[in-house]
Amino acid sequence: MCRHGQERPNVRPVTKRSLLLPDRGTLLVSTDLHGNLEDFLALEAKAEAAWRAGIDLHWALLGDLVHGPDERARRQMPDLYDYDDESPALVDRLFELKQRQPQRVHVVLGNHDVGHLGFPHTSKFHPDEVEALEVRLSAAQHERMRWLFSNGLLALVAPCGLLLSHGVPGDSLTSLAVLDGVLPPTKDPDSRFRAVNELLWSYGQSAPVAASMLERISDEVGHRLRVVVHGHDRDQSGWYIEGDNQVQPVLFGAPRANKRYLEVDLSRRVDSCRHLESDMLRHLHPLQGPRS
Ligand SMILES: [Mn+2]
Repeated sequence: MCRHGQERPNVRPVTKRSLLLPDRGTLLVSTDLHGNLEDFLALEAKAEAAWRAGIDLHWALLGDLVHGPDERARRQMPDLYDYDDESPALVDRLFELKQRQPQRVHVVLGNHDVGHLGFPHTSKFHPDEVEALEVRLSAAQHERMRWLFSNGLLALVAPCGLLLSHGVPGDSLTSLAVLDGVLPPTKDPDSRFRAVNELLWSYGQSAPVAASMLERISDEVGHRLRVVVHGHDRDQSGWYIEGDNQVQPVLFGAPRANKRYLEVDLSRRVDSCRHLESDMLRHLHPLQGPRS
Protein backbone atom coordinates (compact mmCIF):
# COMPACT_ATOMS: atom_id res chain seq x y z
CA MET A 1 0.00 0.00 0.00
CA CYS A 2 1.15 3.48 -0.80
CA ARG A 3 1.53 5.60 2.30
CA HIS A 4 2.70 8.84 0.78
CA GLY A 5 -0.06 10.92 2.37
CA GLN A 6 1.42 10.53 5.82
CA GLU A 7 4.49 12.47 4.80
CA ARG A 8 4.82 16.19 4.98
CA PRO A 9 5.43 18.46 2.00
CA ASN A 10 9.00 18.95 0.81
CA VAL A 11 10.03 15.39 1.39
CA ARG A 12 11.19 13.24 -1.48
CA PRO A 13 8.17 12.12 -3.49
CA VAL A 14 7.26 8.48 -3.27
CA THR A 15 7.47 6.69 -6.57
CA LYS A 16 4.83 4.03 -6.16
CA ARG A 17 2.20 5.01 -8.67
CA SER A 18 -0.66 2.60 -8.05
CA LEU A 19 -2.73 1.73 -5.04
CA LEU A 20 -4.93 -1.23 -4.08
CA LEU A 21 -8.17 -0.08 -2.49
CA PRO A 22 -9.94 -2.07 0.24
CA ASP A 23 -12.67 -4.63 -0.45
CA ARG A 24 -15.21 -2.88 1.73
CA GLY A 25 -16.49 0.64 2.23
CA THR A 26 -17.54 3.17 -0.37
CA LEU A 27 -15.62 4.64 -3.29
CA LEU A 28 -16.57 8.04 -4.66
CA VAL A 29 -15.20 8.48 -8.18
CA SER A 30 -14.96 11.87 -9.86
CA THR A 31 -13.33 12.67 -13.18
CA ASP A 32 -11.93 15.86 -14.71
CA LEU A 33 -12.65 19.00 -12.68
CA HIS A 34 -10.58 21.53 -14.67
CA GLY A 35 -10.66 24.20 -11.97
CA ASN A 36 -14.40 23.93 -11.28
CA LEU A 37 -14.52 24.74 -7.58
CA GLU A 38 -18.30 24.38 -7.29
CA ASP A 39 -18.14 20.78 -8.48
CA PHE A 40 -15.17 20.06 -6.22
CA LEU A 41 -17.00 21.46 -3.18
CA ALA A 42 -20.15 19.46 -3.96
CA LEU A 43 -18.07 16.26 -4.00
CA GLU A 44 -16.08 17.26 -0.93
CA ALA A 45 -19.33 17.87 0.97
CA LYS A 46 -20.48 14.33 0.14
CA ALA A 47 -17.18 12.90 1.34
CA GLU A 48 -17.21 14.96 4.55
CA ALA A 49 -20.82 13.95 5.30
CA ALA A 50 -19.92 10.28 4.89
CA TRP A 51 -16.87 10.61 7.15
CA ARG A 52 -18.94 12.40 9.79
CA ALA A 53 -21.43 9.52 9.63
CA GLY A 54 -18.61 7.04 10.23
CA ILE A 55 -18.69 5.62 6.70
CA ASP A 56 -15.38 4.32 5.40
CA LEU A 57 -15.36 6.36 2.19
CA HIS A 58 -12.51 6.68 -0.27
CA TRP A 59 -12.51 9.45 -2.86
CA ALA A 60 -10.73 8.87 -6.16
CA LEU A 61 -10.10 12.02 -8.21
CA LEU A 62 -9.21 10.82 -11.70
CA GLY A 63 -7.06 13.71 -12.88
CA ASP A 64 -7.19 16.97 -14.82
CA LEU A 65 -7.86 18.91 -11.65
CA VAL A 66 -6.56 22.15 -13.12
CA HIS A 67 -6.88 24.35 -16.25
CA GLY A 68 -10.34 25.88 -16.70
CA PRO A 69 -12.02 27.50 -19.70
CA ASP A 70 -10.96 30.83 -21.19
CA GLU A 71 -13.35 33.72 -21.97
CA ARG A 72 -13.96 32.54 -25.50
CA ALA A 73 -15.05 29.05 -24.47
CA ARG A 74 -17.28 30.53 -21.78
CA ARG A 75 -19.04 32.74 -24.32
CA GLN A 76 -19.33 30.15 -27.05
CA MET A 77 -20.60 27.23 -24.97
CA PRO A 78 -21.96 28.65 -21.73
CA ASP A 79 -23.95 25.50 -20.90
CA LEU A 80 -20.69 23.61 -20.61
CA TYR A 81 -17.95 26.09 -19.83
CA ASP A 82 -19.28 29.23 -18.20
CA TYR A 83 -17.53 29.04 -14.84
CA ASP A 84 -14.53 30.77 -13.28
CA ASP A 85 -11.24 28.90 -13.53
CA GLU A 86 -10.56 28.45 -9.82
CA SER A 87 -7.66 26.04 -10.23
CA PRO A 88 -5.55 27.78 -7.52
CA ALA A 89 -8.32 27.57 -4.90
CA LEU A 90 -9.15 24.00 -5.90
CA VAL A 91 -5.53 22.93 -5.46
CA ASP A 92 -5.34 24.68 -2.07
CA ARG A 93 -8.51 22.99 -0.90
CA LEU A 94 -7.49 19.55 -2.15
CA PHE A 95 -4.05 19.91 -0.58
CA GLU A 96 -5.65 20.71 2.74
CA LEU A 97 -8.06 17.76 2.46
CA LYS A 98 -5.23 15.41 1.50
CA GLN A 99 -3.39 16.43 4.69
CA ARG A 100 -6.46 15.61 6.77
CA GLN A 101 -7.42 12.37 4.97
CA PRO A 102 -4.18 11.05 3.52
CA GLN A 103 -5.35 7.44 3.30
CA ARG A 104 -8.80 8.13 1.89
CA VAL A 105 -8.25 10.84 -0.73
CA HIS A 106 -6.53 9.53 -3.85
CA VAL A 107 -5.14 11.97 -6.37
CA VAL A 108 -4.78 10.25 -9.75
CA LEU A 109 -2.92 12.35 -12.29
CA GLY A 110 -4.22 13.56 -15.65
CA ASN A 111 -2.36 14.88 -18.67
CA HIS A 112 -3.11 18.49 -17.66
CA ASP A 113 -1.79 18.03 -14.11
CA VAL A 114 1.51 16.48 -15.16
CA GLY A 115 2.40 19.49 -17.31
CA HIS A 116 3.34 21.00 -13.94
CA LEU A 117 5.82 18.16 -13.36
CA GLY A 118 7.73 18.63 -16.59
CA PHE A 119 5.57 16.72 -19.07
CA PRO A 120 4.55 18.48 -22.30
CA HIS A 121 2.37 21.53 -21.66
CA THR A 122 -1.28 21.34 -22.72
CA SER A 123 -2.91 24.06 -24.83
CA LYS A 124 -6.64 23.45 -24.62
CA PHE A 125 -7.76 26.92 -23.48
CA HIS A 126 -4.46 28.84 -23.51
CA PRO A 127 -1.40 28.46 -25.73
CA ASP A 128 0.49 27.28 -22.64
CA GLU A 129 -1.84 26.31 -19.81
CA VAL A 130 0.96 25.39 -17.43
CA GLU A 131 2.43 28.86 -17.68
CA ALA A 132 -1.03 30.50 -17.56
CA LEU A 133 -1.76 28.82 -14.22
CA GLU A 134 1.68 29.12 -12.64
CA VAL A 135 1.77 32.92 -13.05
CA ARG A 136 -1.42 33.04 -10.95
CA LEU A 137 0.12 31.07 -8.05
CA SER A 138 2.02 32.35 -5.06
CA ALA A 139 5.29 30.57 -4.28
CA ALA A 140 3.55 28.67 -1.48
CA GLN A 141 0.67 27.63 -3.72
CA HIS A 142 3.09 26.46 -6.35
CA GLU A 143 4.91 24.39 -3.76
CA ARG A 144 1.65 22.79 -2.58
CA MET A 145 0.61 21.96 -6.14
CA ARG A 146 3.97 20.40 -6.90
CA TRP A 147 3.75 18.32 -3.74
CA LEU A 148 0.24 17.15 -4.60
CA PHE A 149 1.14 16.20 -8.16
CA SER A 150 4.61 14.78 -7.57
CA ASN A 151 3.05 12.42 -5.01
CA GLY A 152 0.15 11.64 -7.35
CA LEU A 153 -0.88 8.18 -8.50
CA LEU A 154 -1.48 6.85 -11.99
CA ALA A 155 -3.84 3.96 -11.27
CA LEU A 156 -6.11 2.54 -8.59
CA VAL A 157 -7.39 -1.00 -8.29
CA ALA A 158 -10.67 -1.86 -6.60
CA PRO A 159 -10.82 -5.59 -5.77
CA CYS A 160 -14.55 -5.57 -6.63
CA GLY A 161 -13.51 -5.47 -10.29
CA LEU A 162 -12.33 -2.00 -11.31
CA LEU A 163 -9.18 -0.39 -12.64
CA LEU A 164 -9.26 3.40 -12.36
CA SER A 165 -7.05 5.85 -14.27
CA HIS A 166 -7.20 9.12 -16.21
CA GLY A 167 -7.06 7.71 -19.75
CA VAL A 168 -7.49 4.09 -20.74
CA PRO A 169 -4.34 1.95 -20.70
CA GLY A 170 -3.85 -0.59 -23.47
CA ASP A 171 -1.10 -2.86 -24.76
CA SER A 172 1.69 -0.75 -23.20
CA LEU A 173 0.53 -1.49 -19.67
CA THR A 174 2.28 -4.80 -19.15
CA SER A 175 2.00 -4.47 -15.37
CA LEU A 176 1.17 -1.83 -12.77
CA ALA A 177 4.77 -2.02 -11.55
CA VAL A 178 5.95 -0.54 -14.84
CA LEU A 179 4.28 2.75 -13.82
CA ASP A 180 6.39 3.16 -10.67
CA GLY A 181 9.16 5.72 -10.57
CA VAL A 182 9.85 9.43 -10.78
CA LEU A 183 7.76 11.53 -13.17
CA PRO A 184 8.15 12.35 -15.96
CA PRO A 185 9.68 9.08 -17.12
CA THR A 186 12.86 9.36 -19.15
CA LYS A 187 12.43 8.77 -22.85
CA ASP A 188 14.41 5.56 -22.81
CA PRO A 189 13.83 2.44 -24.82
CA ASP A 190 12.08 0.64 -21.98
CA SER A 191 8.34 0.40 -21.79
CA ARG A 192 7.72 2.81 -18.93
CA PHE A 193 7.63 5.94 -21.07
CA ARG A 194 5.04 4.41 -23.41
CA ALA A 195 2.93 2.96 -20.61
CA VAL A 196 2.73 6.21 -18.64
CA ASN A 197 1.90 8.33 -21.67
CA GLU A 198 -0.67 5.92 -23.04
CA LEU A 199 -2.41 5.85 -19.67
CA LEU A 200 -2.47 9.66 -19.49
CA TRP A 201 -3.55 10.41 -23.05
CA SER A 202 -5.63 7.56 -24.48
CA TYR A 203 -9.36 8.26 -24.82
CA GLY A 204 -10.24 4.60 -25.10
CA GLN A 205 -9.19 1.19 -26.34
CA SER A 206 -10.91 -1.40 -28.46
CA ALA A 207 -12.83 -3.88 -26.31
CA PRO A 208 -10.34 -6.75 -26.87
CA VAL A 209 -7.29 -4.57 -26.06
CA ALA A 210 -8.90 -3.32 -22.86
CA ALA A 211 -10.00 -6.86 -21.96
CA SER A 212 -6.52 -8.34 -22.34
CA MET A 213 -4.99 -5.44 -20.40
CA LEU A 214 -7.51 -6.11 -17.60
CA GLU A 215 -6.59 -9.81 -17.66
CA ARG A 216 -2.88 -9.01 -17.28
CA ILE A 217 -3.45 -6.64 -14.38
CA SER A 218 -5.90 -9.09 -12.77
CA ASP A 219 -3.17 -11.74 -12.75
CA GLU A 220 -0.72 -9.25 -11.28
CA VAL A 221 -2.93 -8.05 -8.42
CA GLY A 222 -4.81 -11.29 -7.78
CA HIS A 223 -8.28 -9.81 -8.28
CA ARG A 224 -10.64 -10.26 -11.20
CA LEU A 225 -10.86 -6.83 -12.87
CA ARG A 226 -13.55 -6.32 -15.50
CA VAL A 227 -14.08 -2.58 -16.05
CA VAL A 228 -11.85 0.47 -16.54
CA VAL A 229 -13.28 3.65 -14.98
CA HIS A 230 -11.57 6.65 -16.53
CA GLY A 231 -11.69 10.39 -17.24
CA HIS A 232 -10.04 12.51 -19.97
CA ASP A 233 -12.96 12.57 -22.42
CA ARG A 234 -16.22 14.51 -22.54
CA ASP A 235 -19.80 13.57 -23.23
CA GLN A 236 -22.76 15.88 -22.88
CA SER A 237 -24.96 13.11 -21.54
CA GLY A 238 -22.61 12.86 -18.55
CA TRP A 239 -21.97 9.13 -18.92
CA TYR A 240 -20.79 6.74 -21.52
CA ILE A 241 -19.73 3.16 -22.01
CA GLU A 242 -17.21 1.95 -24.55
CA GLY A 243 -16.47 -1.61 -25.59
CA ASP A 244 -18.55 -2.86 -22.66
CA ASN A 245 -15.46 -2.63 -20.44
CA GLN A 246 -14.66 1.10 -20.26
CA VAL A 247 -16.84 3.77 -18.63
CA GLN A 248 -16.66 7.44 -17.82
CA PRO A 249 -18.87 9.42 -15.49
CA VAL A 250 -18.49 12.98 -16.83
CA LEU A 251 -18.31 16.28 -14.96
CA PHE A 252 -16.30 18.62 -17.20
CA GLY A 253 -17.96 19.08 -20.58
CA ALA A 254 -21.42 17.98 -19.46
CA PRO A 255 -24.21 20.46 -18.70
CA ARG A 256 -24.86 20.91 -15.00
CA ALA A 257 -27.98 18.71 -14.97
CA ASN A 258 -26.07 15.79 -16.52
CA LYS A 259 -22.87 15.85 -14.47
CA ARG A 260 -22.29 12.44 -12.97
CA TYR A 261 -20.01 10.64 -10.53
CA LEU A 262 -19.89 7.09 -9.18
CA GLU A 263 -20.56 5.87 -5.69
CA VAL A 264 -19.20 2.34 -5.66
CA ASP A 265 -19.92 -0.23 -2.97
CA LEU A 266 -16.45 -1.77 -2.69
CA SER A 267 -17.83 -4.96 -1.16
CA ARG A 268 -19.98 -5.86 -4.20
CA ARG A 269 -18.56 -7.42 -7.36
CA VAL A 270 -18.79 -5.34 -10.52
CA ASP A 271 -18.70 -7.49 -13.63
CA SER A 272 -20.18 -5.12 -16.19
CA CYS A 273 -20.55 -1.49 -17.11
CA ARG A 274 -24.35 -1.75 -16.94
CA HIS A 275 -24.11 -2.87 -13.35
CA LEU A 276 -22.28 0.36 -12.50
CA GLU A 277 -24.84 2.35 -14.44
CA SER A 278 -27.89 0.87 -12.78
CA ASP A 279 -26.64 0.81 -9.20
CA MET A 280 -23.80 3.25 -8.63
CA LEU A 281 -24.13 6.23 -10.99
CA ARG A 282 -25.23 9.52 -9.39
CA HIS A 283 -26.05 13.05 -10.51
CA LEU A 284 -23.75 15.62 -8.91
CA HIS A 285 -26.39 18.38 -8.88
CA PRO A 286 -29.80 16.73 -8.61
CA LEU A 287 -32.69 18.95 -9.65
CA GLN A 288 -34.30 20.73 -6.73
CA GLY A 289 -38.01 20.82 -6.02
CA PRO A 290 -40.80 18.25 -6.00
CA ARG A 291 -40.37 15.18 -8.14
CA SER A 292 -42.78 14.81 -11.02
MN1 LIG B 1 -7.20 14.71 -19.87
